[in-house]
Amino acid sequence: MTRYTASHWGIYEVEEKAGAPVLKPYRKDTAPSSIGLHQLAPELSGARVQRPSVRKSYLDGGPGSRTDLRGREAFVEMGWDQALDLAAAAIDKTRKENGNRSIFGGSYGWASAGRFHHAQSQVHRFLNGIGGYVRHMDSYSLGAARVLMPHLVGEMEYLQSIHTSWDVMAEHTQLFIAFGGVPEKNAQVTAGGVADHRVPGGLRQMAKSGVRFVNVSPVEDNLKTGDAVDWVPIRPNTDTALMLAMAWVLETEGLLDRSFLARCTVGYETFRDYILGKHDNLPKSPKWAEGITRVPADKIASLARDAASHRTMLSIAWSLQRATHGEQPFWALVTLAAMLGQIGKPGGGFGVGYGPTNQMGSPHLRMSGPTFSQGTNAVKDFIPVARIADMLLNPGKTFTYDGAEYTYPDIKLIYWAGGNPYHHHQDLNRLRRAWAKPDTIIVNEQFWTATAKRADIVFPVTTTLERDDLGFATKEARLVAMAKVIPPAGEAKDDYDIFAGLAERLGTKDLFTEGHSSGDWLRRLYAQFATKADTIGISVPSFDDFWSAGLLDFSEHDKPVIMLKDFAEDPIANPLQTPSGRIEIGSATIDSFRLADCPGHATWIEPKEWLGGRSVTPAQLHLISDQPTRRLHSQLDPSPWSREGKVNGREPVYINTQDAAIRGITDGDVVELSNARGRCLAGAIVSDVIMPGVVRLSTGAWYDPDPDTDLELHGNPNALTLDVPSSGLSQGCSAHTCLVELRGPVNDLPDISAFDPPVFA
Ligand SMILES: Nc1nc2c(c(=O)[nH]1)N[C@H]1C(S)=C(S)[C@@H](COP(=O)(O)OP(=O)(O)OC[C@H]3O[C@@H](n4cnc5c(=O)[nH]c(N)nc54)[C@H](O)[C@@H]3O)O[C@H]1N2
Ligand SMILES: Nc1nc2c(c(=O)[nH]1)N[C@H]1C(S)=C(S)[C@@H](COP(=O)(O)OP(=O)(O)OC[C@H]3O[C@@H](n4cnc5c(=O)[nH]c(N)nc54)[C@H](O)[C@@H]3O)O[C@H]1N2
Ligand SMILES: [Mo]
Repeated sequence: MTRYTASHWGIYEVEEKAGAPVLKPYRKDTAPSSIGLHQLAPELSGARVQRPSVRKSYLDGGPGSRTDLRGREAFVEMGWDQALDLAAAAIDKTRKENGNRSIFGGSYGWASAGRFHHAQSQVHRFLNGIGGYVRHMDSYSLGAARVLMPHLVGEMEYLQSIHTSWDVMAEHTQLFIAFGGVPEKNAQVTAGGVADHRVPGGLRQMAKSGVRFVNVSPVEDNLKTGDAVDWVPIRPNTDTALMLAMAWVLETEGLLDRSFLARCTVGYETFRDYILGKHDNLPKSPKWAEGITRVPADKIASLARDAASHRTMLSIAWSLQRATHGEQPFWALVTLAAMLGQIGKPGGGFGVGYGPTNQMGSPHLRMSGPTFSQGTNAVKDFIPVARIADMLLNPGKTFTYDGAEYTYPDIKLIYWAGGNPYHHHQDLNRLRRAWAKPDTIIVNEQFWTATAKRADIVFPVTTTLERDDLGFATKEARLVAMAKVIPPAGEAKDDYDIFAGLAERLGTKDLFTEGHSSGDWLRRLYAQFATKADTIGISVPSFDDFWSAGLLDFSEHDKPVIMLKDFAEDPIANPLQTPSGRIEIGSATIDSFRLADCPGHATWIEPKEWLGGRSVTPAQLHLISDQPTRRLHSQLDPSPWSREGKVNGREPVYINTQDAAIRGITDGDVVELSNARGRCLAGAIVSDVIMPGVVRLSTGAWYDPDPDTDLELHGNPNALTLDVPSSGLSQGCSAHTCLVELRGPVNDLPDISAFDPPVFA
């Protein structure tokens, strides 16, 4: 009998060694991730929240007391009853005095794998029970694309689940053009848990079959196939211009599939007029695009011709839409793929990202997993997720979203469980000003993250290893019995028990628990899953048999996938969920919104900050803050695996040899990155895997500002990034639009205290 546990980065087998549990990769995983092997590292325990803790002035003065001191003063540890009483009283007072629309429960974040102890479901169900809360829409991952894509092709979740599978691409694809690579580092992860890491093998299999790979990206090291890759360095945030120029070549050289455009798309004519420069006298030619992207014009033209003369798959990283006007590269990609006419053909068309997670290209059956119901929210107010600081700073201000206008509510209380806004939000100095506005901030956390340190009340939470749960992820073909591996740290409780305790105090316990313990709920969710599986002809064993088997494997139902095949073969019988039922190269709906920053077809619009901007100085560099190789966001940053990747204890910043030489920087130096928004330190890696003019500082180093100078000491890029919406359509996050200056080496290095717990009074 094998015991299992699941995490976003993999399924692990639990073994005993000298009486202590150890984690081993799942035997059917062909390329396991190292991240999760370190979940039991003793180095993590110093950063755990051990007991319920309340900020000193809050305890002394109640809600609203010295909110400017959040993150700067001592906490008082106390027993569960006293802390739960305090939190329940604050919630009750807020809902009575200001109404539930003054409670923000958006609580964005990845939390941990496991379908029952899913922190977002838990907090939302609890807040729905007490009368509702202000929620968030969309994600930091896909702010722009999630709003845009339903207008053009379909929902992002749907498109992700129907990507052409790797086996089909190995057989049929001849040319694979990746915008932003297919980084193996990112495919370590799927929300809910990876079973088999298929991307490294998928890429290698394609290369062995002779597929030619082109990587259009500011960095070289994000597409590894075991064979040659044609790297086309491009200025960040300018891919749209390159794609428009490829479209211009297809149109002017007659290389496009007019019958596909006529059968399967609408709105090509307006787009064609735009690329030909009919109205602005500016043909979007390769020469034009070279000035913007710095990719040579003849390279752009030959890419377009090659794409037309081969079976071509186009892929795009999600990072491209985490930018101002982030809708445009996605729209341009779909347009280009439609012009090539290979959508629905084996190995051709487009993918909305083969690299961002392990999910895309999976041959597994699409099944619906167990879900813990969140109930219904009586409050209608919401914000697009990345507008949190803007909302807190500007109650009553209006914003547009997907064609309608809304108003920011006035937030008095924040409840966060399962996310780390001091990891994920842009321009953290601005967030700190916004964070001082609410009267009460409550956080459920496992670790003393920067967010927990900036709360008023902190409840210690168990990790997945400290509780039983069900593990399931879309298109991973496994249901995992996540058996508890170790006892809880300190006095940590499950989110479920914390919310049950609060619900009891607020008179909503029955609504929240329905009289069930966690153990009861696992059985109920399993029964619900069994019913859903039954409807697609899959029968599962009893709960007890499942639990003792440890894992159910559904991969016998695998089959090859060709994205949008049925649609392309017969668009009348199998229409898309768009207004026209076809691919919308021009969208009358978006056009009717009259947005200057998101017109009715793919358009080049200058980013807010970029290397081609009019006021750029030679000292400025474009900062890419991509996802980290050795972590999931900020999770497990204190682990030895993550720390091994640091340079001088700081997050590494990659800088090109030329840029380093001009600044007198050598490998291993600690350097300072700065702009008008903030400053941070990082450890230099001098390398030509990054193009000149660009630096890369991955996200996730625990935020650690010096209390006197605000200089961030640990290498968190969100000390520098821009907190503006991608557009008035989506209000998505624009993290990848950011210019910085860089100087070094910095001597006299201050100590890092990111992993230390706060001071206790
Ligand atoms: N500059 C820049 N910023 C970015 C991005 C970028 O590309 N550039 N990317 C953005 C993207 S795509 C994303 S998705 C976000 C990610 O941002 P987040 O999802 O907020 O980041 P995580 O570090 O995963 O935070 C999860 C937190 O949940 C806690 N947690 C884990 N399990 C549990 C649990 O069971 N209960 C409770 N209560 N807590 C738990 C963890 O300890 C951790 O602190 O970051 C965004 N930020
Ligand atoms: N190991 C690990 N994997 C993860 C995560 C993690 O934290 N750690 N997070 C997960 C999450 S929540 C998400 S949303 C996905 C995100 O998936 P993505 O958004 O696709 O990932 P990123 O790493 O931000 O960026 C991918 C690549 O795009 C390149 N790039 C950046 N800007 C540009 C540009 O303007 N043009 C071009 N052509 N390329 C550009 C970057 O150099 C990077 O190599 O990753 C997931 N996978
Ligand atoms: Mo994400």
